[in-house]
Amino acid sequence: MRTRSGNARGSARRARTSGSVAIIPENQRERLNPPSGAGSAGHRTPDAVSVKLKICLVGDEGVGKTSLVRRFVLSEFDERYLRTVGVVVYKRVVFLGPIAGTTYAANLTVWDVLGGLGFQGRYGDAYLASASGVLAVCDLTRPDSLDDLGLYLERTAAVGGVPAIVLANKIDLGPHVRITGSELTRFCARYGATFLETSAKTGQNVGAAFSKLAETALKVILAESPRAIGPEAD
Ligand SMILES: Nc1nc2c(ncn2[C@@H]2O[C@H](COP(=O)(O)OP(=O)(O)O)[C@@H](O)[C@H]2O)c(=O)[nH]1
Ligand SMILES: [Mg+2]
Repeated sequence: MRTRSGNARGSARRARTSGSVAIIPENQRERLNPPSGAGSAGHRTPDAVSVKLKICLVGDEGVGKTSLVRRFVLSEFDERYLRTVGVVVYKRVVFLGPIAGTTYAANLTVWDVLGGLGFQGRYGDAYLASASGVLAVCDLTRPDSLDDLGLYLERTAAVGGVPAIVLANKIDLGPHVRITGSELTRFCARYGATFLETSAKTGQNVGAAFSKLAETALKVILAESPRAIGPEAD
């Protein structure tokens, strides 16, 4: 199986990424890439083309970024708020396609970064420029957290070629939800983005969100540079 980077825009952009990266500790990696799971680092599927995609989470503190990625990668949820320090990188493989007859094993690295100032001050555009796709997360009980996504989406659009999906999280909080579907539709239309209502608590739409973004990112890369990761590549 061939392996290609999912960021066809090359190493120059990746090299601009900076900041301290706290990789998941060795003793937790087995849980992140279970050998029996749907694809893992050591589990190769001969008829799938392997591709690496970097997914970056953005959004204010407390909206549920860490909870969403932990639900997706570890199938767990914690009611406590454990503030993310620096950057934590999670990994999971998802199978995509077939796209034009080819199945892809997408090796996702999901970057969970401290929200707000941490993003703006320390990572900013380099963080977005290194991404294959962006999940922009807001909290349905906090309208300000949706407004704040405007900045992230503007910056993502300025980078160009990086798809973004808005995740309107905490849909399980029913009566406390203060952002309507039509507000979300209007907001997303401004940035050419789509949205999904998610719950890291119940798992609603969480897998769908990551898969949808990964597939969109892969299609962007295939359209930009099909020979870079296609099955016909060297
Ligand atoms: N009810 C509910 N609570 C959530 C959900 N996602 C996150 N939380 C809670 O919101 C708080 C902040 O979540 P966290 O993932 O740390 O937010 P982050 O700062 O964006 O990474 C924690 O107490 C979580 O348990 C959700 O979908 N539903
Ligand atoms: Mg966090």
